[in-house]
Amino acid sequence: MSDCIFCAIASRDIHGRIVHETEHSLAFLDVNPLAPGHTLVVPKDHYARLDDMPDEISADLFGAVDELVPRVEDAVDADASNVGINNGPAAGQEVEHVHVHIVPRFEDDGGSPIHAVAG
Ligand code: IU
Repeated sequence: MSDCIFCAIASRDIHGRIVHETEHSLAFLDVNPLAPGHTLVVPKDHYARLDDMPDEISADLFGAVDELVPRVEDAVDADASNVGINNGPAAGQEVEHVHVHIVPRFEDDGGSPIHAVAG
């Protein structure tokens, strides 16, 4: 999609701090991180919502998330992480291209279970 920022990162038309790539998915650092290491995992092709994605793309995306969660936590020495999706504007989705947030969490960081995903 021509005016989608995450499509532009995926196509390398604009710079993203890319940390991982698979056949159908890309992971990059969030520009406005809720915690050090806050990472977004997106399908390379444009899908606005979770249920728009074909099964093959979903499998690739969630496979990448599964692989990345421990790596992101290790990279910033986190104790845990919030992993979540704002699926639709009423749920807080601001960028209408599917993205999974991986937000590292630390003991006593003061956050609530949902604030980290809501952004
Ligand atoms: P949301 O789930 O749609 O609310 O999250 C969008 C996220 O995309 C949010 O954390 C932004 O900081 C992030 N982001 C980004 O990393 N790079 C961008 O160019 C833009 C938003 I626009």
